[in-house]
Amino acid sequence: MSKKVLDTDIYCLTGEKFSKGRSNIEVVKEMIAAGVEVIQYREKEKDMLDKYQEAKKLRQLTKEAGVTFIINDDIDLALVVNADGVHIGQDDLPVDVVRDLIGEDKIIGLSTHSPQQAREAVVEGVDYIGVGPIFATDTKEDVCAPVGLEYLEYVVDNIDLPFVAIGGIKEDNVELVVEKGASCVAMITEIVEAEDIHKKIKKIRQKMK
Ligand code: TZP
Ligand code: MG
Repeated sequence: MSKKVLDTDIYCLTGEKFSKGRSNIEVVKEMIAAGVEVIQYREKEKDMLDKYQEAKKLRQLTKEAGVTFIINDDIDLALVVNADGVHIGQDDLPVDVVRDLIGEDKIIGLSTHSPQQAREAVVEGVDYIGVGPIFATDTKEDVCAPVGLEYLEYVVDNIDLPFVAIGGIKEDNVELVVEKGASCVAMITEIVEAEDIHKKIKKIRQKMK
């Protein structure tokens, strides 16, 4: 696959209910201003019309900034706003079906939680995998138990796909994740809850060096 994906350090996701009263739009503007290069629109609570209007605006902002824009779950939404890709989970439509819908040029990211799922992802032809949850997190409601750093190590040693580590990653533990070989980390609450998002991203970047 010739697409360039996850060639960056921090992968941000939206989480409006954790954003201290700020809208997804405001938060994404701050992420972009801080130099974040991949942003996923993840919104579990709004209806489709609201998500469409918000995603359209976010697509415009990310496009202007040259930021990769991924949509969680909704393939139709990703297509109508011309996102760069979708991020799906193990219980979503099969990867080959998503590929048929979205086309070869778009990015497909898949959440994985075990060595077997990672191996399957390679065969299925996804563009990147999510690896986690590394640590405990309350952010995702139907989350499985943390897989710890062990599964991350497996992926680093055995899986030839771009990957992003996710789940409970914070400024204070990101070094552990980087030490195990992750070059790209995803965070929701640590970033969207931060009083000063720009400063938080800067500090995380320093820890990752
Ligand atoms: N997938 C696995 S864990 C998780 C997702 C979407 C939530 C990550 O949120 P946080 O706040 O960074 O722990
Ligand atoms: Mg999902």
